[in-house]
Amino acid sequence: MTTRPTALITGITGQDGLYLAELLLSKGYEVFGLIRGQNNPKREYVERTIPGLKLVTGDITDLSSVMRAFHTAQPTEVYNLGAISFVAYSWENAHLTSQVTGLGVLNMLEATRLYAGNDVGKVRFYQASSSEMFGKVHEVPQRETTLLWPRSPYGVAKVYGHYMTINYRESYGMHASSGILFNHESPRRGPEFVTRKVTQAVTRIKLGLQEKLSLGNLDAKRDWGFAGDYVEAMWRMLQTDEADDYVISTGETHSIRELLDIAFARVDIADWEQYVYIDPQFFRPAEVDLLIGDPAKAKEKLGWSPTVSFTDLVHMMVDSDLAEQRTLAGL
Ligand code: NAP
Ligand code: F7E
Repeated sequence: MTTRPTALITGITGQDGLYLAELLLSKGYEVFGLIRGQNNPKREYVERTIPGLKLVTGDITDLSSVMRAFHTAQPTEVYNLGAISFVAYSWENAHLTSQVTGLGVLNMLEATRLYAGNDVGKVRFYQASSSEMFGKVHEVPQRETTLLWPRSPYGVAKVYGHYMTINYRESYGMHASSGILFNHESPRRGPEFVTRKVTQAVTRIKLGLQEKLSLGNLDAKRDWGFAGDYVEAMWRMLQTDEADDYVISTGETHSIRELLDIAFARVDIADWEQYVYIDPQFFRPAEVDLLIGDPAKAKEKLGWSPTVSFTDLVHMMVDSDLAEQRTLAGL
Protein backbone atom coordinates (compact mmCIF):
# COMPACT_ATOMS: atom_id res chain seq x y z
CA MET A 1 0.00 0.00 0.00
CA THR A 2 1.42 3.41 -0.90
CA THR A 3 0.74 6.21 1.56
CA ARG A 4 -0.47 9.56 0.28
CA PRO A 5 2.37 12.09 0.34
CA THR A 6 1.83 14.55 3.17
CA ALA A 7 3.52 17.90 3.58
CA LEU A 8 3.98 20.11 6.62
CA ILE A 9 4.72 23.73 5.64
CA THR A 10 5.88 26.41 8.09
CA GLY A 11 5.36 30.02 7.01
CA ILE A 12 1.96 29.10 5.57
CA THR A 13 0.59 32.66 5.85
CA GLY A 14 3.48 34.02 3.78
CA GLN A 15 3.87 34.44 0.04
CA ASP A 16 5.72 31.17 -0.59
CA GLY A 17 3.63 29.12 1.83
CA LEU A 18 0.47 29.95 -0.13
CA TYR A 19 1.98 29.11 -3.55
CA LEU A 20 3.59 25.92 -2.26
CA ALA A 21 0.37 24.71 -0.60
CA GLU A 22 -1.51 25.27 -3.88
CA LEU A 23 1.15 23.39 -5.84
CA LEU A 24 1.22 20.40 -3.49
CA LEU A 25 -2.59 20.15 -3.27
CA SER A 26 -2.70 20.14 -7.09
CA LYS A 27 -0.28 17.18 -7.00
CA GLY A 28 -2.58 15.20 -4.67
CA TYR A 29 -0.71 15.83 -1.39
CA GLU A 30 -2.37 16.16 1.96
CA VAL A 31 -1.09 19.55 3.13
CA PHE A 32 -0.75 20.89 6.67
CA GLY A 33 0.31 24.45 7.40
CA LEU A 34 1.84 25.55 10.70
CA ILE A 35 0.17 28.76 11.90
CA ARG A 36 1.35 30.67 14.95
CA GLY A 37 -0.34 32.83 17.55
CA GLN A 38 -3.52 32.46 19.54
CA ASN A 39 -5.61 34.29 16.96
CA ASN A 40 -3.54 34.79 13.81
CA PRO A 41 -5.19 37.59 11.78
CA LYS A 42 -4.28 35.87 8.50
CA ARG A 43 -6.01 32.56 9.36
CA GLU A 44 -9.30 33.41 7.66
CA TYR A 45 -7.53 34.69 4.53
CA VAL A 46 -5.44 31.52 4.27
CA GLU A 47 -8.46 29.25 4.77
CA ARG A 48 -10.42 31.15 2.13
CA THR A 49 -7.53 31.28 -0.37
CA ILE A 50 -6.42 27.63 -0.09
CA PRO A 51 -9.42 25.35 0.39
CA GLY A 52 -8.35 21.84 1.37
CA LEU A 53 -5.39 23.03 3.43
CA LYS A 54 -5.30 21.89 7.08
CA LEU A 55 -3.90 24.27 9.69
CA VAL A 56 -2.06 23.18 12.83
CA THR A 57 -0.92 25.64 15.47
CA GLY A 58 2.71 26.00 16.49
CA ASP A 59 5.71 28.28 16.52
CA ILE A 60 9.12 27.33 15.19
CA THR A 61 10.78 28.83 18.27
CA ASP A 62 8.87 26.33 20.44
CA LEU A 63 10.12 22.78 19.84
CA SER A 64 7.33 21.01 21.70
CA SER A 65 4.67 22.84 19.66
CA VAL A 66 6.46 21.78 16.48
CA MET A 67 6.64 18.16 17.69
CA ARG A 68 2.89 18.24 18.30
CA ALA A 69 2.35 19.48 14.73
CA PHE A 70 4.50 16.60 13.38
CA HIS A 71 2.42 14.04 15.26
CA THR A 72 -0.81 15.54 13.92
CA ALA A 73 0.40 15.91 10.33
CA GLN A 74 2.54 12.74 10.03
CA PRO A 75 4.46 14.40 7.17
CA THR A 76 6.52 12.72 4.48
CA GLU A 77 7.92 16.13 3.44
CA VAL A 78 8.66 19.18 5.59
CA TYR A 79 9.14 22.65 4.10
CA ASN A 80 10.60 25.17 6.55
CA LEU A 81 9.56 28.54 5.15
CA GLY A 82 8.77 30.21 8.49
CA ALA A 83 11.08 33.15 9.26
CA ILE A 84 11.34 36.80 10.06
CA SER A 85 12.09 37.60 6.44
CA PHE A 86 12.28 41.39 6.18
CA VAL A 87 15.96 42.32 6.01
CA ALA A 88 15.51 45.97 7.10
CA TYR A 89 13.60 44.87 10.23
CA SER A 90 16.36 42.44 11.16
CA TRP A 91 18.79 45.23 12.19
CA GLU A 92 16.26 46.58 14.69
CA ASN A 93 15.32 43.11 15.94
CA ALA A 94 18.54 41.17 15.56
CA HIS A 95 18.00 38.96 18.58
CA LEU A 96 14.45 38.01 17.61
CA THR A 97 15.56 37.41 14.03
CA SER A 98 18.30 35.09 15.27
CA GLN A 99 15.80 33.16 17.37
CA VAL A 100 13.23 32.69 14.60
CA THR A 101 15.20 32.69 11.35
CA GLY A 102 18.26 30.97 12.85
CA LEU A 103 17.38 28.80 15.84
CA GLY A 104 13.93 28.06 14.42
CA VAL A 105 15.70 25.97 11.75
CA LEU A 106 17.44 23.93 14.44
CA ASN A 107 14.06 23.23 16.07
CA MET A 108 12.61 22.11 12.73
CA LEU A 109 15.58 19.84 11.99
CA GLU A 110 15.53 18.39 15.47
CA ALA A 111 11.77 17.76 15.29
CA THR A 112 12.28 16.01 11.94
CA ARG A 113 15.06 13.84 13.35
CA LEU A 114 13.08 12.89 16.48
CA TYR A 115 9.94 12.23 14.47
CA ALA A 116 11.78 10.00 11.95
CA GLY A 117 13.51 8.00 14.69
CA ASN A 118 15.59 5.18 13.23
CA ASP A 119 13.93 5.55 9.84
CA VAL A 120 15.69 8.68 8.46
CA GLY A 121 14.13 8.03 5.05
CA LYS A 122 10.65 8.57 6.52
CA VAL A 123 10.63 12.33 5.97
CA ARG A 124 12.42 14.78 3.67
CA PHE A 125 13.31 18.33 4.69
CA TYR A 126 13.54 21.63 2.80
CA GLN A 127 15.22 24.75 4.22
CA ALA A 128 14.49 28.19 2.78
CA SER A 129 18.01 29.59 2.46
CA SER A 130 18.60 32.97 0.81
CA SER A 131 20.82 34.95 -1.54
CA GLU A 132 21.22 37.39 1.39
CA MET A 133 23.82 34.89 2.63
CA PHE A 134 26.14 36.05 -0.20
CA GLY A 135 25.98 39.70 1.01
CA LYS A 136 29.38 41.18 0.27
CA VAL A 137 29.68 39.02 -2.78
CA HIS A 138 32.90 37.12 -3.44
CA GLU A 139 31.97 35.99 -6.95
CA VAL A 140 29.61 37.13 -9.71
CA PRO A 141 27.36 35.33 -10.48
CA GLN A 142 26.88 33.50 -7.19
CA ARG A 143 26.68 29.72 -7.16
CA GLU A 144 26.36 26.97 -4.54
CA THR A 145 30.12 27.06 -3.85
CA THR A 146 30.45 30.86 -3.47
CA LEU A 147 31.78 32.01 -0.09
CA LEU A 148 29.00 33.19 2.25
CA TRP A 149 29.53 36.71 3.67
CA PRO A 150 26.20 37.97 5.05
CA ARG A 151 25.62 41.70 5.54
CA SER A 152 22.53 41.76 7.78
CA PRO A 153 21.35 39.99 10.94
CA TYR A 154 18.84 38.24 8.69
CA GLY A 155 21.64 37.00 6.42
CA VAL A 156 23.68 35.80 9.40
CA ALA A 157 20.69 33.88 10.78
CA LYS A 158 20.11 32.28 7.35
CA VAL A 159 23.75 31.19 7.19
CA TYR A 160 23.30 29.45 10.56
CA GLY A 161 20.20 27.63 9.28
CA HIS A 162 21.94 26.75 6.02
CA TYR A 163 24.96 25.15 7.68
CA MET A 164 22.79 23.45 10.31
CA THR A 165 20.79 21.84 7.49
CA ILE A 166 24.01 20.59 5.87
CA ASN A 167 25.18 19.38 9.28
CA TYR A 168 22.02 17.33 9.88
CA ARG A 169 22.34 15.84 6.40
CA GLU A 170 25.95 14.84 7.03
CA SER A 171 25.55 13.79 10.69
CA TYR A 172 22.32 11.81 10.50
CA GLY A 173 21.98 10.97 6.81
CA MET A 174 18.78 12.99 6.59
CA HIS A 175 17.35 13.95 3.20
CA ALA A 176 17.73 17.67 4.01
CA SER A 177 18.16 20.20 1.19
CA SER A 178 18.60 23.97 1.09
CA GLY A 179 17.31 26.15 -1.70
CA ILE A 180 19.43 29.29 -1.96
CA LEU A 181 16.65 31.40 -3.38
CA PHE A 182 17.19 34.83 -4.88
CA ASN A 183 14.40 37.41 -4.57
CA HIS A 184 11.05 36.20 -5.79
CA GLU A 185 7.89 38.21 -5.95
CA SER A 186 4.22 37.99 -6.87
CA PRO A 187 0.88 39.70 -6.26
CA ARG A 188 1.01 37.98 -2.84
CA ARG A 189 4.31 39.64 -1.85
CA GLY A 190 4.18 41.52 1.47
CA PRO A 191 3.77 45.30 1.01
CA GLU A 192 6.97 46.03 2.98
CA PHE A 193 9.16 44.60 0.16
CA VAL A 194 10.21 47.01 -2.56
CA THR A 195 8.48 45.43 -5.57
CA ARG A 196 5.05 45.33 -3.95
CA LYS A 197 5.57 48.72 -2.33
CA VAL A 198 6.18 50.12 -5.82
CA THR A 199 3.33 48.31 -7.60
CA GLN A 200 0.81 49.25 -4.92
CA ALA A 201 1.92 52.90 -4.93
CA VAL A 202 1.98 53.14 -8.74
CA THR A 203 -1.61 51.93 -9.00
CA ARG A 204 -2.77 54.22 -6.18
CA ILE A 205 -1.06 57.20 -7.85
CA LYS A 206 -2.73 56.27 -11.14
CA LEU A 207 -6.15 56.18 -9.43
CA GLY A 208 -5.54 59.48 -7.61
CA LEU A 209 -5.46 57.78 -4.18
CA GLN A 210 -1.82 58.64 -3.32
CA GLU A 211 0.46 61.55 -4.24
CA LYS A 212 4.00 60.34 -3.73
CA LEU A 213 6.19 57.32 -3.21
CA SER A 214 9.12 57.42 -0.75
CA LEU A 215 11.98 55.02 -1.39
CA GLY A 216 15.59 54.38 -0.35
CA ASN A 217 18.44 53.32 -2.62
CA LEU A 218 17.23 53.41 -6.24
CA ASP A 219 20.53 52.01 -7.50
CA ALA A 220 20.17 48.74 -5.57
CA LYS A 221 19.95 45.74 -7.88
CA ARG A 222 18.33 42.36 -7.42
CA ASP A 223 17.85 39.10 -9.32
CA TRP A 224 14.02 38.96 -9.20
CA GLY A 225 11.90 35.97 -10.23
CA PHE A 226 8.30 34.81 -9.85
CA ALA A 227 7.40 33.02 -6.58
CA GLY A 228 5.21 30.46 -8.39
CA ASP A 229 8.28 29.21 -10.29
CA TYR A 230 10.41 29.11 -7.15
CA VAL A 231 8.09 26.86 -5.09
CA GLU A 232 8.21 24.35 -7.98
CA ALA A 233 12.00 24.23 -7.45
CA MET A 234 11.51 23.53 -3.71
CA TRP A 235 9.30 20.56 -4.50
CA ARG A 236 11.72 19.24 -7.13
CA MET A 237 14.56 19.31 -4.58
CA LEU A 238 12.66 16.88 -2.35
CA GLN A 239 11.99 14.47 -5.24
CA THR A 240 15.68 13.74 -5.90
CA ASP A 241 17.48 10.59 -4.71
CA GLU A 242 20.16 12.63 -2.93
CA ALA A 243 19.62 15.78 -0.90
CA ASP A 244 21.72 18.78 -1.96
CA ASP A 245 21.84 22.59 -2.10
CA TYR A 246 20.71 24.60 -5.11
CA VAL A 247 20.82 28.23 -6.24
CA ILE A 248 17.42 29.26 -7.60
CA SER A 249 17.51 32.49 -9.60
CA THR A 250 16.91 33.99 -13.04
CA GLY A 251 20.54 34.90 -13.81
CA GLU A 252 19.51 38.53 -14.51
CA THR A 253 19.77 41.58 -12.31
CA HIS A 254 17.72 44.80 -12.42
CA SER A 255 17.79 48.07 -10.48
CA ILE A 256 14.97 49.73 -8.56
CA ARG A 257 15.03 52.41 -11.32
CA GLU A 258 14.21 49.73 -13.93
CA LEU A 259 11.43 48.46 -11.67
CA LEU A 260 10.02 52.02 -11.55
CA ASP A 261 10.31 52.44 -15.34
CA ILE A 262 8.34 49.27 -16.03
CA ALA A 263 5.74 49.69 -13.27
CA PHE A 264 4.86 53.32 -14.08
CA ALA A 265 4.86 52.63 -17.85
CA ARG A 266 2.29 49.87 -17.29
CA VAL A 267 -0.20 52.53 -16.12
CA ASP A 268 0.91 54.98 -18.85
CA ILE A 269 2.93 57.32 -16.60
CA ALA A 270 6.24 58.21 -18.27
CA ASP A 271 7.69 60.85 -15.92
CA TRP A 272 7.81 58.92 -12.64
CA GLU A 273 10.54 61.17 -11.15
CA GLN A 274 7.90 63.73 -10.14
CA TYR A 275 6.24 61.19 -7.82
CA VAL A 276 9.29 59.51 -6.26
CA TYR A 277 11.09 60.92 -3.19
CA ILE A 278 14.24 59.65 -1.56
CA ASP A 279 13.84 59.09 2.17
CA PRO A 280 17.02 58.20 4.12
CA GLN A 281 15.00 56.00 6.52
CA PHE A 282 14.79 53.38 3.74
CA PHE A 283 18.57 53.11 3.32
CA ARG A 284 20.18 50.18 5.11
CA PRO A 285 23.18 50.17 7.44
CA ALA A 286 24.87 47.84 4.93
CA GLU A 287 23.74 46.95 1.40
CA VAL A 288 24.47 43.73 -0.41
CA ASP A 289 26.50 44.06 -3.59
CA LEU A 290 25.75 42.74 -7.05
CA LEU A 291 23.33 39.89 -6.41
CA ILE A 292 22.97 37.69 -9.44
CA GLY A 293 22.57 33.95 -9.24
CA ASP A 294 23.73 31.16 -11.51
CA PRO A 295 20.93 28.56 -11.63
CA ALA A 296 22.91 26.11 -13.84
CA LYS A 297 22.96 23.30 -11.25
CA ALA A 298 19.18 23.50 -10.72
CA LYS A 299 18.68 23.40 -14.47
CA GLU A 300 20.92 20.39 -14.91
CA LYS A 301 19.93 18.32 -11.85
CA LEU A 302 16.33 19.39 -11.27
CA GLY A 303 15.32 20.31 -14.82
CA TRP A 304 14.19 23.65 -13.39
CA SER A 305 14.13 27.01 -15.20
CA PRO A 306 12.28 30.25 -14.49
CA THR A 307 9.28 30.87 -16.76
CA VAL A 308 8.35 34.50 -16.01
CA SER A 309 10.47 37.44 -17.22
CA PHE A 310 11.12 40.50 -15.04
CA THR A 311 8.86 42.68 -17.21
CA ASP A 312 6.03 40.12 -17.10
CA LEU A 313 6.42 39.80 -13.33
CA VAL A 314 6.10 43.56 -12.81
CA HIS A 315 3.12 43.71 -15.18
CA MET A 316 1.45 40.83 -13.30
CA MET A 317 1.87 42.68 -9.99
CA VAL A 318 0.74 46.07 -11.31
CA ASP A 319 -2.35 44.55 -12.97
CA SER A 320 -3.28 42.70 -9.79
CA ASP A 321 -2.80 45.79 -7.61
CA LEU A 322 -4.79 47.96 -10.00
CA ALA A 323 -7.76 45.59 -9.72
CA GLU A 324 -7.38 45.36 -5.93
CA GLN A 325 -7.09 49.12 -5.41
CA ARG A 326 -10.10 49.77 -7.64
CA THR A 327 -12.17 47.32 -5.58
CA LEU A 328 -10.96 48.76 -2.25
CA ALA A 329 -11.77 52.30 -3.40
CA GLY A 330 -15.14 51.21 -4.82
CA LEU A 331 -14.16 52.44 -8.31
P1 NAP B 1 6.98 35.92 4.25
O1 NAP B 1 5.90 36.24 3.29
O2 NAP B 1 7.58 37.01 5.07
O3 NAP B 1 6.43 34.80 5.26
C1 NAP B 1 7.11 34.47 6.44
C2 NAP B 1 6.28 33.43 7.18
O4 NAP B 1 6.97 33.03 8.36
C3 NAP B 1 4.89 33.92 7.62
O5 NAP B 1 3.96 32.90 7.38
C4 NAP B 1 5.07 34.11 9.12
O6 NAP B 1 3.89 33.94 9.86
C5 NAP B 1 6.03 32.97 9.43
N1 NAP B 1 6.66 33.09 10.74
C6 NAP B 1 7.28 34.18 11.25
N2 NAP B 1 7.69 33.91 12.50
C7 NAP B 1 7.33 32.62 12.77
C8 NAP B 1 7.46 31.78 13.91
N3 NAP B 1 8.06 32.20 15.02
N4 NAP B 1 6.95 30.51 13.85
C9 NAP B 1 6.33 30.09 12.72
N5 NAP B 1 6.17 30.84 11.61
C10 NAP B 1 6.67 32.10 11.65
O7 NAP B 1 8.19 35.17 3.52
P2 NAP B 1 8.25 34.51 2.04
O8 NAP B 1 8.61 35.57 1.08
O9 NAP B 1 7.07 33.67 1.83
O10 NAP B 1 9.56 33.60 2.20
C11 NAP B 1 9.48 32.26 2.67
C12 NAP B 1 10.83 31.84 3.22
O11 NAP B 1 11.82 31.96 2.22
C13 NAP B 1 11.35 32.67 4.39
O12 NAP B 1 12.08 31.82 5.23
C14 NAP B 1 12.27 33.68 3.74
O13 NAP B 1 13.25 34.12 4.67
C15 NAP B 1 12.86 32.83 2.65
N6 NAP B 1 13.30 33.53 1.45
C16 NAP B 1 12.46 34.36 0.78
C17 NAP B 1 12.87 34.97 -0.39
C18 NAP B 1 11.96 35.87 -1.18
O14 NAP B 1 12.46 36.59 -2.05
N7 NAP B 1 10.66 35.82 -0.96
C19 NAP B 1 14.16 34.70 -0.90
C20 NAP B 1 14.98 33.82 -0.20
C21 NAP B 1 14.55 33.22 0.96
P3 NAP B 1 2.99 35.18 10.43
O15 NAP B 1 2.09 35.57 9.30
O16 NAP B 1 2.27 34.58 11.57
O17 NAP B 1 3.95 36.27 10.80
O1 F7E C 1 14.68 45.14 -0.82
C1 F7E C 1 16.02 48.47 -1.83
C2 F7E C 1 16.66 47.83 -0.62
O2 F7E C 1 13.12 44.60 1.02
C3 F7E C 1 15.27 45.04 -2.09
C4 F7E C 1 13.48 39.09 1.28
O3 F7E C 1 12.51 38.26 0.71
O4 F7E C 1 14.89 38.95 -0.65
C5 F7E C 1 14.19 39.86 0.19
O5 F7E C 1 15.10 40.76 0.80
C6 F7E C 1 16.18 46.23 -2.36
C7 F7E C 1 17.16 46.54 -1.22
O6 F7E C 1 14.15 42.74 -0.39
C8 F7E C 1 13.31 50.55 -0.62
O7 F7E C 1 17.68 48.65 -0.09
C9 F7E C 1 15.05 50.79 -1.91
O8 F7E C 1 18.43 46.76 -1.77
O9 F7E C 1 12.41 44.14 -1.35
P1 F7E C 1 13.49 44.19 -0.35
P2 F7E C 1 15.55 42.15 0.13
O10 F7E C 1 16.14 42.97 1.20
O11 F7E C 1 16.39 41.88 -1.07
C10 F7E C 1 15.90 38.14 0.01
C11 F7E C 1 16.49 37.21 -1.02
C12 F7E C 1 15.36 37.45 1.21
O12 F7E C 1 15.79 36.35 1.54
C13 F7E C 1 14.47 38.25 2.10
O13 F7E C 1 13.71 37.40 2.96
O14 F7E C 1 15.38 47.39 -2.50
N1 F7E C 1 15.03 49.50 -1.50
N2 F7E C 1 14.01 51.46 -1.38
C14 F7E C 1 13.97 49.32 -0.70
N3 F7E C 1 13.51 48.22 -0.07
C15 F7E C 1 12.39 48.33 0.67
N4 F7E C 1 11.89 47.24 1.29
N5 F7E C 1 11.72 49.54 0.79
C16 F7E C 1 12.15 50.69 0.17
O15 F7E C 1 11.54 51.73 0.29
